[in-house]
Amino acid sequence: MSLEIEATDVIKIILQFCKENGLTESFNAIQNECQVSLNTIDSLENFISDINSGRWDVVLPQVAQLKLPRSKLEDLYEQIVLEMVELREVDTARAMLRQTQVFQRMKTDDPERYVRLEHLLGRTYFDAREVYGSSTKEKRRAGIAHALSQEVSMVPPSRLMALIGQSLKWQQSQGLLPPGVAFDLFRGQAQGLRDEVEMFPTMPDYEVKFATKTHPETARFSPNGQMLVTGSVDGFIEVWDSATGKLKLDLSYQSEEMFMMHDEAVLCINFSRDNELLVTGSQDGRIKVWKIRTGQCLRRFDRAHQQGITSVVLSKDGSQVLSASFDGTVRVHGLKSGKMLKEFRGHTSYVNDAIFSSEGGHVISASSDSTVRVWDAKTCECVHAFRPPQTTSTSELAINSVHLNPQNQEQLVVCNRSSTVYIMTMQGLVVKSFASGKREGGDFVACNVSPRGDYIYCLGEDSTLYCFSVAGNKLEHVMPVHEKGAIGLSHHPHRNLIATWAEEGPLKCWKP
Ligand SMILES: *[C@@H]1O[C@H](CO)[C@@H](O)[C@H](O)[C@H]1NC(C)=O
Ligand SMILES: *[C@H]1O[C@H](CO)[C@@H](O)[C@H](O)[C@H]1NC(C)=O
Repeated sequence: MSLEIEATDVIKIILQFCKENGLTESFNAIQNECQVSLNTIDSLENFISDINSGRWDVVLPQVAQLKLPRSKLEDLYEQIVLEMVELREVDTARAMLRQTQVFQRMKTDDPERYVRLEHLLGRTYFDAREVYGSSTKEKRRAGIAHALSQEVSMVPPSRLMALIGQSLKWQQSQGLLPPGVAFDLFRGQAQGLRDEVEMFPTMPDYEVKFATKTHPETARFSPNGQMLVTGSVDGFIEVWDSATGKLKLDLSYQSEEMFMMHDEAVLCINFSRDNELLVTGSQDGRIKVWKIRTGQCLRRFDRAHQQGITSVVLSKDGSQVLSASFDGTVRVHGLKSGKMLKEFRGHTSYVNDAIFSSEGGHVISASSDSTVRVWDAKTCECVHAFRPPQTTSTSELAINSVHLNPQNQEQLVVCNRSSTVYIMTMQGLVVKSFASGKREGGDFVACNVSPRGDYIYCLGEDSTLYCFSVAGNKLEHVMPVHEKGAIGLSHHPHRNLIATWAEEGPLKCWKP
């Protein structure tokens, strides 16, 4: 194999990798250190064709990721404003003119050019001659496409680089490459790493603050462990740095105070396995699919359910979304078609959770009707329905959640609204149970299993975190985590870090 590769190409692929995986600190450090900047786009052809056909909603998010000379940016922005004037989208044009940095700078440095645009906005008629001069809209677009295409490059394809990329990606997916850590390409190792033994948390790490009238309804760590995404009661979806709890400002839309959003409370979140996409479900029965890097909504299901959505999960191949709802149904939606593909009917109350079995052949759901149901994913038939054992006389106890047991994927961790959590078979047999021993006022509202399955964590209505050791068969640790109104918890995929949230106060992260 020939090794004739420019050093800058290798650096570019590493930068590309850092960018794709949100390793911002490494990205900046390498970029500064090596004086190589990365202006790559996924497809030059698409980029040019998007500009030529004036698909500015697609072009702008891409441009925001690039380092471009100011003059070229100004030409692009000016063209967009002129076209909006032509379309009589005067409000949007005005907002762009007054709110973007590009025009703010033009206003100070080239006031004549800026004022001309302001002036055109005030017109009640459109005169193409006056606006585009001796040129045409299409010609100007082509000129801009040409100018911008000079500034971007594609990552050079090469087998070696693909291998380097894969190796880094693998390390990262294994959690071996936390942000900001120096990595050694040749030994394939990052420095300063430990393979963490699972350990329950005992003390606070950081907090994520929310405005007074809002709180998170849900939160999830990304599979690579670098992001923490929250969905709030007021519909906002925010991406935080999972190491610090700070809002991720390297996402340009967030730095401009624009956020992914629903009209109503966001109740559930799931990531795609490559950390690129986010699926969210809301109180008003809608599902949205987002591209995290740009904040773009790629797909929406406006009538996914008749009532609030309690759980969304992407299938392993990323082609389907499984959802559960207060409307009592579980459904599967096709990402490509945008249509509902399957419906699982049988629960007689809220469905609080739904997951795929490890091979994807079954769907397992948990409901407030006090049953867990196992469904054939193909035929939608219910193959098992069972309830965890009764330990009190109250009849219908809601089941909060089901998880696959990481130590045996044929088993489920079932948490119902009691102070006991169970490991059960798919047929409903109890394998183990863990009780907090609290008789009243400590029923569990949420449950999570550590990634390797050594611990089961339950959040009680008493806003207390109960940590059960699976091997030790016992309650290992009890820790109050909120004042009141506990809602949920989520475990980091590689680190001993647990996020908890409640109706009041901030989201809190806990460490050993
Ligand atoms: C999506 O949700 C499922 C079920 O809760 C979970 O097992 C899985 O890890 C989540 N996927 C990602 C990539 O976060
Ligand atoms: C869940 O366990 C509790 C234990 O107290 C029991 O009361 C309840 O009936 C069990 N199952 C359900 C879903 O009701």
